[in-house]
Amino acid sequence: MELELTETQSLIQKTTREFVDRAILPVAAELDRSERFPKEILAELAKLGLMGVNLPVSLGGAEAGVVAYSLAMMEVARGCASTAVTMAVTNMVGEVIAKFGTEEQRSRYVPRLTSGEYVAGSFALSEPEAGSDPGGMRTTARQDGDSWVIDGQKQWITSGSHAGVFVVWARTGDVAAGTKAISCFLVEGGTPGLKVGKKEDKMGLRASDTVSLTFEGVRVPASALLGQLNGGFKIAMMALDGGRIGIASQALGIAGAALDEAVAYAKDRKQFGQPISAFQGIQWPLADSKTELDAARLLTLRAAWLKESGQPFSKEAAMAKVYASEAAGRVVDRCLQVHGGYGFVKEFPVERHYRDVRVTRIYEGTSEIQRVVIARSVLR
Ligand code: COS
Repeated sequence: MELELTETQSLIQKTTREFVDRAILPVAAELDRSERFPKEILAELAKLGLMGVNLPVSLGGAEAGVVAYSLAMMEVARGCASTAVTMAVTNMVGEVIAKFGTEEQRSRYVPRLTSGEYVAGSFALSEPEAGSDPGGMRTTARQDGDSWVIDGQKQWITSGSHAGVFVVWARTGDVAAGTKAISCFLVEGGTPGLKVGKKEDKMGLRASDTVSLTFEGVRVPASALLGQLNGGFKIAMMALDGGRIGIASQALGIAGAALDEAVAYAKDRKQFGQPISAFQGIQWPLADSKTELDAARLLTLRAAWLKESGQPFSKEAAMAKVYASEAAGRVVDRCLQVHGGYGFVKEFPVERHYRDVRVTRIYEGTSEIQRVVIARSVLR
């Protein structure tokens, strides 16, 4: 058993860390306050290879693997969780096209995502009435001559106002066929009939773009079908398995930042004539937080390593996601408490972390869905 990082993994971690310290941390509070989509930072991430960490060099990726991806995600989330989720979804879209796409689809879209020519990619699965149960989706795609025509609505679409390419799921058969009549399509940003709805006014991740989409007779060529006809549901499930490693890593990055800040604050802040770090009432929550984050990190890196080495990792990704996101929530809450009243105002970043971390228990599968995935595997 090896717990040391490889040279490549250390290099990606170090490069990302330096970039985050220099270019993201100084602007993170302003991005949150102004809800500004960080285009220039995303372009820099692409230059560093971070929009395709686990993609082959031939497609413009860094070819550094899933563990390196997880480490990079932790670092970016430490700086700005909004930037991190935009990066996570773009990596996921690149991977899904690289894995399931034809040669033409791969070469047309993946280099544009990895190079930053497309500022982001989007993953359009959820709908207003189909969140935890994507098998209940209502968006349809019907064949019309040489094209597919897509009609319907999507919800909670990350980077939907900016994406160069959308991976879109739609029903290609009878509702009664459930998950067996869903297919996946690649739709380019700006395609006629694809309308971007209002930007959500979110509690956290305020610099990320979350919108609804309406498809009104969106016509795409036959070549836009990704993977097998009616084989789309499994593509979504496999992509989400990988995506959950990204979100576990994001949660770890946010909570790790909060813990560093709480430690610094506790050493600096004096009450009753001594730094509050001298009190056990402050020490124990810091100790518990460090322990839980290390446990979550090991679960997350194990899931990443399993994916990287081509082994089944669905259950392990769900375990990492549910544990890391819930531990991160507890940690950020404790870290805010250590800050006392200063944690409740925007002067200290812990207030932003508290808002940003909450969604990690919800998106890319709620905690409850992760437990469904784990339980099914345990009981199989
Ligand atoms: N990898 C590959 N295939 C998978 C899979 C996975 N991780 N999970 C399920 N499948 C396959 C199943 O094997 C099944 O195939 P067969 O029909 O050939 O047997 C098919 O997909 C349907 O699976 P299942 O019957 O388990 O589907 P359910 O509708 O019961 O859904 C859950 C299963 C709950 C796990 C799924 O709906 C889910 O992940 N929901 C959460 C969605 C989500 O994360 N949304 C967030 C969107 S991004 S913000």
